[in-house]
Amino acid sequence: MRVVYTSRHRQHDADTEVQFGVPGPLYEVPARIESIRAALDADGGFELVDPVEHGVEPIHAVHEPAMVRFLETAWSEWLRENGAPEMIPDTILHPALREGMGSLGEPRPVLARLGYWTWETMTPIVAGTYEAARWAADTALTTVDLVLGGESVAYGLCRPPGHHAPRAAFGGYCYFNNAAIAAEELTRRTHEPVAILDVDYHHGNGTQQIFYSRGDVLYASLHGDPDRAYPYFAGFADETGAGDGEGANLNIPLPEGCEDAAYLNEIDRALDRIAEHGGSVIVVSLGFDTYVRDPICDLALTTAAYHEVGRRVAALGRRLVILQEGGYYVPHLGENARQWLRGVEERSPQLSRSG
Ligand code: OKP
Ligand code: ZN
Repeated sequence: MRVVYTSRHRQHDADTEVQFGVPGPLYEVPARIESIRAALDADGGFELVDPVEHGVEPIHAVHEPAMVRFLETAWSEWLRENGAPEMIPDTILHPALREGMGSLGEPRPVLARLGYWTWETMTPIVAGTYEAARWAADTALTTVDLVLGGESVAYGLCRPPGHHAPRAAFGGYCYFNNAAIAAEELTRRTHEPVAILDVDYHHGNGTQQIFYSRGDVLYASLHGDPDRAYPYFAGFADETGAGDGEGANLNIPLPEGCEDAAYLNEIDRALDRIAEHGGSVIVVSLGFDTYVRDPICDLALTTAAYHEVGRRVAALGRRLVILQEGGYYVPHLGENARQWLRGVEERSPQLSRSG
């Protein structure tokens, strides 16, 4: 299997996120992707390829250009007006602040613009963030190129991740929505419907928002119930799409502690829905924060389950554009990814340790 990877993801390397009101170490670290790369190297069955630049146009096809421009210029403006080591907002534009007063255009001070384009405090901007986020989108687009070029499956080691970024905002460790950019590119180039399967622990609120009123792009997600889990404000089972998109959004919220057997039953529900949707390519938002040892999540999947999920997804017989999202237990991240991909290829699990 070809794996799209660039070391340029390391340029996005912040120290601090504010969680529960407390500054602490960031979980979304460069070592995550390096752990996966090392495990795939050791396996011997994977070939790394560099991403190719695709320009900003496929990003503008999904995201508000003014937000893209903000991310491009934010750090240099921050250095001129401020000087703190990372950009984390003080104020965030809550819709109720201007209720009944009309909408507000983008403000002028860089700190105000930051609170205009993000909704939370866990997604800092540092010097290399924009560069890395652009390369993550290029990684997704290059993965699409490989699959449209004839590969039945390809895997993009996107970092930073993407599925929390809606059309006109960023947050949740995400700046550009890599999976949405890939899915949009696929619909444009194939003129076919596309399905997105999101198996990250967190609901992909950004991906859901981008395609919520489109019937050609199915979004199906299994995730921690937003009744207790980030991102809290989306991911409910009764969100089924709007307008032309009615019925093309499937949310499967999961209980705390959910184990392999129950999870696999729910995966089958998502795959049944995807099988009913047209198109020959599936985009997978792949996260390993469903793992039993993940430090910020509360499901209980084992490494063995990842092999089985990969196997079942591939058994649909569609081509797969697999893109990396979350997963924060760095010591086992590479092994979990390797098993998922071995499952896709119907290679034996080679389990060396239990989750
Ligand atoms: C990104 B991806 C809740 C902390 C949540 C942000 C999580 C972003 C996850 N206490 N922090 O979906 O893995
Ligand atoms: Zn996640």
